[in-house]
Amino acid sequence: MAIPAPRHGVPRIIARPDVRPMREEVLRGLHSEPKTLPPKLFYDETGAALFERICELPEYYLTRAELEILRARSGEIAKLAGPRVALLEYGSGAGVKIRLLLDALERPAAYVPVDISREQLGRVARELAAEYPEVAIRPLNADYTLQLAVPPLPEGSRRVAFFPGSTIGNFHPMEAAIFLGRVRRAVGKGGALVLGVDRRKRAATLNAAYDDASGVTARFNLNILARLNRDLHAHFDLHTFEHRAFFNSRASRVEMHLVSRIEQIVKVAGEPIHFERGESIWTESSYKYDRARLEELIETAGFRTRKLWTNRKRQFWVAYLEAV
Ligand code: AVI
Repeated sequence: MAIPAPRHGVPRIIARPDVRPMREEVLRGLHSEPKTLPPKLFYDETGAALFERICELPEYYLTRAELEILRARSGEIAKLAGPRVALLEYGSGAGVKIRLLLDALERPAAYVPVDISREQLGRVARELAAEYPEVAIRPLNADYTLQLAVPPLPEGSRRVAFFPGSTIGNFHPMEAAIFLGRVRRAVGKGGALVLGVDRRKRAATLNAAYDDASGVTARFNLNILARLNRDLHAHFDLHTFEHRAFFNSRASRVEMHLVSRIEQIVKVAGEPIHFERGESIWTESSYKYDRARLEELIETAGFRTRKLWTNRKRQFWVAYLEAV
């Protein structure tokens, strides 16, 4: 059987040149106290592949828990969202979750994947355009943490944002509220947001999820240094750093660090960076929410909770939020 041509043509990527220069951001982080690096740097090609492996690790329950909820609830989500939805996905992942929604929705009008990686975006957009010829695919190459200039969407469509994976946990609470406020403005009045959020739980479970026995998360973390060596002419010796991840219960977040095993000076983009022995670069925070903190975040951002679903083991939430 011939594959029907996408009714809306081959998707053209819309680029927003708002990606801030990496050099300044990295040097600012490495000169601060404590040293930090932005987690978005994890996702070069190697990092994205390692992240996909993380999602399949026995210890990393998040992806399976969220998929369980989406499979069970996609019909309910579709009912709440109604017909002719324009779906805005913040960070286009491997495409499994979005297919669950596109399959359940009644005559979806458009799909706007937003991603900083042009390659990933192009691949996802081409695949989905072939599979869903009736849906207008409008890939947007942009840093989704900034306010989006949403491309023109089919007349009469209702905007529903999708932000899965508990990536919201990678923002500090204040930034999370600002970011969700931007999502609120992007969907407008009458819009909605389907949000995936990891729940606070026992430290042992969280520590294992971010420091797996097979060392994939350690490689994912260390890959950020390999990336700086390649893209910023840095001189990190990866053997002199080790992965550390732990649940900080007071702040309700898992922290990932890269700890220098020795005292050393590393050149990064021509600048010397000094490390004490045992000093760390804080590479990621993954906040875990309880119900009260989540509701506070939702309200501050200008949404109201319509539904909150969890999986059988009560590890994760998928929330259906309506713009107030
Ligand atoms: C993308 N993000 C939600 C993941 C998380 O769980 O915070 C990234 C990750 N870091 C280590 N493992 C997975």
